[in-house]
Amino acid sequence: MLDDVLALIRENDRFFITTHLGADGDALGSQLALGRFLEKMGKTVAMVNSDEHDYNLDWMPGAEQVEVYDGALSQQEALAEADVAFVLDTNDEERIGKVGSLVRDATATTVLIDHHLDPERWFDVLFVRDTAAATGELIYEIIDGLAPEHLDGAIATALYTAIVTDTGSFRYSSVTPALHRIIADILERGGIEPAPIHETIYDRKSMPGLRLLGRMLNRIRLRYDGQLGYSVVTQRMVEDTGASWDDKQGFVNYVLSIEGVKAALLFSETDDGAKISFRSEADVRVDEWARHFGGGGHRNASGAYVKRPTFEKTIEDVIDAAADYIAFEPRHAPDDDLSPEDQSYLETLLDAASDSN
Ligand SMILES: [Mn+2]
Repeated sequence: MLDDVLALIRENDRFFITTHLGADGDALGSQLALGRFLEKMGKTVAMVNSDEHDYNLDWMPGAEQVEVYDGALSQQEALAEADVAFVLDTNDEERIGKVGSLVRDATATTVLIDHHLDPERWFDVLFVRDTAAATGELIYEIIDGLAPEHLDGAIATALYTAIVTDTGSFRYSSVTPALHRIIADILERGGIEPAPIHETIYDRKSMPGLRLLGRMLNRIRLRYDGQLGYSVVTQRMVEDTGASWDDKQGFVNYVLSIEGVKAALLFSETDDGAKISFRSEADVRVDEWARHFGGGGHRNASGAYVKRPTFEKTIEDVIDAAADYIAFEPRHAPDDDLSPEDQSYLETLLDAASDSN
């Protein structure tokens, strides 16, 4: 509960903050906003994650203060001496990486602040709301409840980034009038402009990244009468274009943007299987489907890592399972009269064509 978190902050002095592997805009933004806020309240704060955040986020004010855990004595002491350890934007020990078990075993009061479904049960205090647009929204509520006068430009920038990235620029079903009022307060108190933040987040793509996008767009396929779309990013595509693995962020949204597509998948080839991104329109849920493959997440945005004998087999298995989780409407597209044999022959031709460009 929010009140428990406010009391813990009032009554304690030493805080440790961590978040999930591969911290994204919401994870890092929430961490930086909470960390800076606590420091402005005169608290001692350590921010330690298990790995590096996305390099696209290096520009965020204070990002250099977040340490990557390497077993250093100072890091172990920071956790051992902490009164309170915050876990942000993930409710899953494994997703935190190696810092996860350290936090779980620490003497500090562990506090989860998160908006994912089904939290694990080891946290001492929970401030979770799965309808929150971002963990950043919950951090705002903490600041608002304690000392809103501390909300400065750096905190505002971190919170704005957290919320804009987790809402797909204010377009998901989690976006409400109340959220827009929060955003208005963040902009006013922080004295910041939204446009430069959008440009920094979205208008700094690399050419190799865009070439990779082109290859991915070429590989989009539709199934279930055009209601399911999917595409792939293979290791070969990444190598050929010279792109980085981070460049495929947001790719799955292009697949979902196709008219008639209710659910979209992006399969990214890993050394031993695939990382799968699930996205869906507001009234369609993909979280149960992702959970069936060992993943999880939100109703409209989930993910899973799957180990299967081959990449192709993974794709097949996940797509075959779609109808168990999604109510596809019976549709009769006039151009859809191909027999299964003709259809697969056509797909072979299309695959060959897209492989050669
Ligand atoms: Mn989030």
